[in-house]
Amino acid sequence: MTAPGRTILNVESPHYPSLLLRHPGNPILTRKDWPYSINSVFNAGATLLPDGTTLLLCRVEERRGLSHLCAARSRNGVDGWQIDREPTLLSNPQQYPEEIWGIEDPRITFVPELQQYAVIYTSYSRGGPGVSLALTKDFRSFERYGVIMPPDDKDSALLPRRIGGYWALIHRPMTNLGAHMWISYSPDLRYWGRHRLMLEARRGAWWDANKIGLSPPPIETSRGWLVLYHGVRHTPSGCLYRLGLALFDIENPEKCLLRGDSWIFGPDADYERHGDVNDVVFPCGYTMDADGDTINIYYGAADCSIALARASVRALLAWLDANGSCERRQRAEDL
Ligand code: BMA
Repeated sequence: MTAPGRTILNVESPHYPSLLLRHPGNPILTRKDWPYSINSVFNAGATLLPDGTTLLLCRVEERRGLSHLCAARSRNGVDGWQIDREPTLLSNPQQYPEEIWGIEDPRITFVPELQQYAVIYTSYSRGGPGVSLALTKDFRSFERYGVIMPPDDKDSALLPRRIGGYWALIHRPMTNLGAHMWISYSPDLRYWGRHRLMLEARRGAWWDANKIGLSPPPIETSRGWLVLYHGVRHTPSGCLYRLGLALFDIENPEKCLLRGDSWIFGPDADYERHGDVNDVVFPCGYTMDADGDTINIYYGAADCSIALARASVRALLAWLDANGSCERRQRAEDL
C-alpha cells in the first residue's frame, strides 16, 4: 500500500544521469608532471586570470607528509601546464605557528571590491586543521591574514561580495553536533562572528551521514548560490568521499532552498578508486566557460592526482528542481 500522493520510485530505471562528465585525458596532473620531487599533487583551487589563463593552486605533498601550495597555469585548462619551478606558497610556522604541519586544500575567490583573489586554505596546526586566509593579485606574492577560524575547522571559502555589508565565509567546524557546514560574517575579513549553521550532515545510512563540507566555492546563479559539497560515509573498508548539491538564497546564504537527496558524483574511475587514500573525489575549485553555463570542476582523485570533470549549471539546477527538497535544515534544539 502506498499512501496517496507519495512518489513511487521507478525501480525499473537503473540509470542515474551523468551530471559531471570526466575529461578523457584524466588525470590531468600527477606527480610525474612536477618540476621538483614530490609525493603527490591533488585538491587544487582554481580560477581564471584576466588573460583567460586557468590557474590551479595545487596541494602538493612531499615525502615528509607535509603539504604546500604550487601554482600551475594553462591556456586551455586541460594541458600544457606551466608549473612553478618551486613551491608558490609554503607554510611559515615561524610567523604563523598554526601552519606547523603544512597548508592544504586551497579555495580561490576573486573579490571585485578588493581587486584581489582571496585564498582560503587549511593550516595544519598542533591543535588540528584551522582556516587561514591570504590575499593575492598575481599568485606570486601573498598578504597573509593568518588563521581566521581556529581548529578544528576546514573546507572553507569566501563569498565574492559582501552580504548585507559583511563578508561571508563558509566553513566546517567540528563541534559536538557533528561536522556540518556553517557560515560566519565579518566587517573586515579579520574579525568573524554571527556564526550560523548552514547545512547539516545527515545521519545513519545516508551517503552524507557523518561529515559534510564545502567543496569548491559556491557558484553564483540567478537562482541562488549553487553549492557542491562533499559527503563522507564511513564503511568497513574506509571512507567514501562523494559530491552532492544544494542551493542557497542569494541575499541570505544561510537559507537552504533545495538540497538533493542522492549524491551526483563519486569515485568510479581507477584513479579515483585507488591511490594514497582510496575512493576520494575532492574538488576545491572550478572555472566558468564563456558560455556562462559550463563549469570545469578540478578535483583531487584518491589524494594522488588532479582530474577534471565538466558540468552544466543549468542541468545541475534542473536536477535539483527534480530531485531536491527544501526541508528545514537548522534545528533550533541543536544550536
Ligand atoms: C579530507 C581532507 C582532504 C583529503 C580527504 C581524503 O579530510 O583532508 O584534504 O583529500 O580528507 O583524504
